[in-house]
Amino acid sequence: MSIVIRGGTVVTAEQTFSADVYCENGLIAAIGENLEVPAGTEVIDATGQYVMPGGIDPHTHMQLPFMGTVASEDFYTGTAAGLAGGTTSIIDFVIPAPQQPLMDAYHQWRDWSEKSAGDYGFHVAVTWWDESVKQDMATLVQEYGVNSFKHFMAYKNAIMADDEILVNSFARCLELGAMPTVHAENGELVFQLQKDLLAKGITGPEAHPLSRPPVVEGEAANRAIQIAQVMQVPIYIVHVSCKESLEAITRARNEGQRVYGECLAGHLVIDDSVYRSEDFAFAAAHVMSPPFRSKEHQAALWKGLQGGNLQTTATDHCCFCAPQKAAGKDDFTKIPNGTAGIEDRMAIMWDAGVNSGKLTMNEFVAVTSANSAKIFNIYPQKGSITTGADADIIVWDPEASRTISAATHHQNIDFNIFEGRTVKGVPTHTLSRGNLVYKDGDLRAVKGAGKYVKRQAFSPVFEAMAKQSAANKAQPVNRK
Ligand code: URQ
Ligand code: ZN
Ligand code: ZN
Repeated sequence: MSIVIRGGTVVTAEQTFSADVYCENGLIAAIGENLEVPAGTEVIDATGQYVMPGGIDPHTHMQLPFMGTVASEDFYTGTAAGLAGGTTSIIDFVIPAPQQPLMDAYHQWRDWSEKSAGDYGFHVAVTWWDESVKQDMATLVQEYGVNSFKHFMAYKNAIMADDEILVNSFARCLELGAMPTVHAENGELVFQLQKDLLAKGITGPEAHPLSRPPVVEGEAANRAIQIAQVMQVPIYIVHVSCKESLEAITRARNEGQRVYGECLAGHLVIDDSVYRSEDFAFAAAHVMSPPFRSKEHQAALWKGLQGGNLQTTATDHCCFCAPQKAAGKDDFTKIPNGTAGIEDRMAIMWDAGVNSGKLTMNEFVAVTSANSAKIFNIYPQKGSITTGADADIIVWDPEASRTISAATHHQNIDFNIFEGRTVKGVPTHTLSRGNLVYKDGDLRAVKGAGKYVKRQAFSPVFEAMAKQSAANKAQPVNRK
């Protein structure tokens, strides 16, 4: 199966240039002007369009069992919807229940993800701690290509990691060459504020943002960053939603600490007025954590992306339909947290980012694909247009428009947080490892065609740091 993409302008995180791109056996085989290709090669005419690396969404939750239900989007429908929107790889999450062996949970999620239509990997959550967790982390890194571990600082009495778990797990991440990541909200404060609001009789979805104000996120982000600093380990903060977290990240980065920040397409363009809707279903459909924030925070997040203090964009694609959200009809704390976005992230980021002048096309590629590949160590296999890389490619028409709607999206959810938004700039073709899986509205996703992407540990950097850290600790104190 060979395909040549002719006449387009290649846009990567680093460069913009005219070239044909020839793909063979799932890889990019040649890049250049007027390429000679074998007879029978399928031709895609990319005249007037951009040829870019397929999007990487580093934060999704397909078919997640959560808050008494299961996310409605599964690994097939969710990755297929991603392909329709120009996202060709995801990094999802294995989330063990407390006391559940990490390896058991890992295999459970691997079974579920076999049906993926696009490529996928996993962050593994550390939701409890003992020696077996420490060992399973090593097994996951050394044998299963996991190089990142997630810590939920929220969700008390469920999957919340306290400081003891953070410290133990961060130390283990350094030893293994793995990246610790955090959902940064102070779960104790959320729990207290939820109780206070319910005690006052405020039970509707309007209470959700009131129970998780920006300071609750900023405190946790700062605490996680400081713990990482003491533990001498890099850290990745997921779904940064407010300026308080961004300030903590920026402060640390300005001090040379290795901190990375992710923001969600939704948090960049949707504000907290959604929670003040009289319509329960509408407001509840937007219940996710951290919540959508006021416009000042969106402006800060854009500056974070522009200034390089936020490196990646994601969706936190975690779908619950209206009947599921209705579980919280009389108690907002029972509304399953999560919203969708995998199909729309790329177009939202292009329309709100590039068309507005906030981001260059190269920065668009960086924050939707290349940076995630670099941070999670799958670059240039993913996130690049280079010979030998996976042929995960999108052909992008900057002049075409689309109006986003649940009525037409491929996502398996009855709501779209970007409903009615018309975006200019859409993918016309998506290639997943050289297979044409989307063409001009025709989605040709194949169940099970997606591959598990192993991500190697960051041994060179981390080993040296771990040795130095151990040497520092072992330094005897010469008492006179
Ligand atoms: O917290 C997360 O990232 C998961 C449980 C999805 N839900 C959400 O509200 N973000
Ligand atoms: Zn989260
Ligand atoms: Zn999440």
